[in-house]
Amino acid sequence: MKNTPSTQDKGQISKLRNSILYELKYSLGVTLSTASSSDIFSALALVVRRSQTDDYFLTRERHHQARKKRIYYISMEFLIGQSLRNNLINQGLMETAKVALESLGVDFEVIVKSEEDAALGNGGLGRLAACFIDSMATLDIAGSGHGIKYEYGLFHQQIQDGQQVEKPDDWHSAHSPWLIEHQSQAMIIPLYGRIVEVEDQQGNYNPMWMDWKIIIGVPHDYLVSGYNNHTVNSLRLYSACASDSFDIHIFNHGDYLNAVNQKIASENISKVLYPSDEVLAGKELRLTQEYFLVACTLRDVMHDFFLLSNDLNQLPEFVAIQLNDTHPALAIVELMRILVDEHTVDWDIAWDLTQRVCAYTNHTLMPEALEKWSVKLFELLLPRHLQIIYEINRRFLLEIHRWRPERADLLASMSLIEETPEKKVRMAYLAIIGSHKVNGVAKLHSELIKSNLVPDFYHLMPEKFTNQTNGVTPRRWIQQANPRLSAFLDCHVGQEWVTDLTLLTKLKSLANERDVIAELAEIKKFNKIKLSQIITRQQGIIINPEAMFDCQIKRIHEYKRQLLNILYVINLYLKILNGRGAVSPKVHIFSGKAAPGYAMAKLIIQLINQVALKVNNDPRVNEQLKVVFLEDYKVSLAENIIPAADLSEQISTAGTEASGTSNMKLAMNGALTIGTLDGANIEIRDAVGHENFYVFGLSAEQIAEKRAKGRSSYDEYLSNTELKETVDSLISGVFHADKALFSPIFHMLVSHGDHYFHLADFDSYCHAQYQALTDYSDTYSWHKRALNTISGMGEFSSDRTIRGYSKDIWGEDNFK
Ligand code: 26Q
Repeated sequence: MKNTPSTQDKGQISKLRNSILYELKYSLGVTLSTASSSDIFSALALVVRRSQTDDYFLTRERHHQARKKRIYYISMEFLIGQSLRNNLINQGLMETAKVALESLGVDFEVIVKSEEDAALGNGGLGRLAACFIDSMATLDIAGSGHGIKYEYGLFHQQIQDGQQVEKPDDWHSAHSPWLIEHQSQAMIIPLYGRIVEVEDQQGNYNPMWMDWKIIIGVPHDYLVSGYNNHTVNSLRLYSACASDSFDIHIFNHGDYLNAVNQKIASENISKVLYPSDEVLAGKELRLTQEYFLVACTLRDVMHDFFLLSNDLNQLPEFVAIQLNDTHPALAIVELMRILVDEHTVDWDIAWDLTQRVCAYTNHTLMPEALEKWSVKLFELLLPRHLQIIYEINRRFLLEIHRWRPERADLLASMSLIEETPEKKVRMAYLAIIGSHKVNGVAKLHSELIKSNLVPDFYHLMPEKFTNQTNGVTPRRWIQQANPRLSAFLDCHVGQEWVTDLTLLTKLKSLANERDVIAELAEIKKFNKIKLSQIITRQQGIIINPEAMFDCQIKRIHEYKRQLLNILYVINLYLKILNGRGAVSPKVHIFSGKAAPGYAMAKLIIQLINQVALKVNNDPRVNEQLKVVFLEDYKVSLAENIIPAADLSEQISTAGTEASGTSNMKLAMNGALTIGTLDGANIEIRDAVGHENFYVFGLSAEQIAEKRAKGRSSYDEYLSNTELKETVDSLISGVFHADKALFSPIFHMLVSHGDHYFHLADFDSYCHAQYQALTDYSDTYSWHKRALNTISGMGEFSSDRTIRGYSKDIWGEDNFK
């Protein structure tokens, strides 16, 4: 930090200070002496937004003049978190703002921390979208995010008696200083209605979609600053409201209450984010949300395109649409409808254009998580879209027949329509055939898509399938979350690491410098003390910052195996009691939310909390072992946990985690990993060196083999006495007076086949854990390995990922 501000700096400081006072007075109607922290936050945010707005118009104009292709990243989720620190840094206003607030007698950190997280996402998929728009702006790509402005984000989690309780997240979006509402750009979205089969004047079949109801979509722009480059893009979030004309018909009949109810129904569309990941909800409102997002986005796409060209054949030159999973896959159908129905483009040409514009990213391997929507629901909500899907399918089935005439079975297995008693549209198949590229999010995942998930599609169109390994933005996940590590990197590799993370390899040559290792150790210690204070404040638990911090932070899901982690903790607890104890002190930190309807995941949370209660209050062990479940996991909490982690738990059953991204965030902040050969773990292990990664467990291939052969988890349970002792403790009453409480977990493991192989991997996991803990007691060599880990993480920046999308999927023109 600069000590004495220059005259120019002084000028900027006083300008910013005056701007804050101006916003306080004229936008918020308060004076400095009556302003709350939240008022000051809003005032500063409005000032930052002004600076972003100037850059935004310049960026749009510049991109327009250069006739750049525009990228539309459509996602049902954008998990942004807090924005003030990010936007101050990216706009180059950080130091000025700090001093300006100081001069007003305001504590900068208090203001920054008072910002509520924008939690418009569940987990990895939503956070990835947020990292991607950051990288697009930083790389000066003309790319915007498109999502829904949910009134309620992901629920707040409270832990009561060890159990998860959900509370609504009213993030007061109406008052968010970051969102600019554009009423004047409101758009009309038709829904419901019926098809009338008519012919046009030339006698061509020209179906008409009639009697629809209308929803109004109102765009809100959240400005996305690139790092220090004056590029500002936007994230457009649409909210739904009722149209007056929609109501007027009913009003005229005097049915006031009915009219008001319909208005409420329309506004419900953007009311709440569905809180489940991986599990399907199948609800009408969700499908309506998905269509609403797609329809609003495509209106913007067409509007922007016509500013550049009137020739629809040029659409793929100027437009790329990236589908974040199948959730926005209806974009394919909506684009076909616009081209064929509204612009009378010939079907074949429209289909070719649509495929060249759209690309689909898959995020899951679990067949049960693939989206399917009932045909009946489609008929009701989107009758014209269903017709278009049928026509796409009819032509596709002809193609399959030409390809493999002898394989009649393929016509059923590859059809867009699943012919179960309740007919369903298979959204992943629609997304695959309507796109020119389909990508997985880590190498293993992309291979498994081809070999296991949709092998027939792969064989029919092998050139479509590619990989783009995920990445995370180093701006948020190192620079903002870990300022001390950031300063360390500035000093040892140069400030350019922020936009060129591969520079981290320069650290390799410092691995034998004792001073450097000591410096890194000090940074970790500082971050651990800070996290310990948060833990003590939240839970009253005292943590020893010298202990190893072992962190598993992610959505709670059986396949992610938080249960394996807590079984290990139980085993360790029992061992310490028997005098066969730990090597050095350790804290297991968990954080994450379970889908409200996912009973097993919620029970696992309760188990973790009960084990924590027992262990933390048992003086025989609590010097050596502590267990913490931090409630209400969110981006801002992650930013506090990640810099303090020594060990990163990435222990999903091999072949189930598409990529993982917390694995990347933790490793680039110097945590060593304990993990399975799953998702991006494999690439991380190769990048950081096998000696810095505690690998364990069955491989994806072995898991698949065992699944195919069939096995008995009961035999696994009997075959290992330590394991049996551990699992038996679930129903012995050690962790809860009600012995039956955790019996569903016991039975899932022992009697119901243990679908995620906790028991099969237990032994191998315990050995890896033992090794990690043993190694940790050699502090110097641990931190040396932490340094080597960081130095290998350069390729996991989302900048690298976005360059990959740009080159392989969107066309290289973007970098011109
Ligand atoms: C679908 C239909 C109805 C309601 C909800 C959903 C839904 C919502 C969210 C389905 C899935 C999700 C989220 C999935 C997700 O976060 N997947 C993760 O994506 C990350 C980014 O690629 C990967 O790193 C993770 O491995 C993957 O689990």
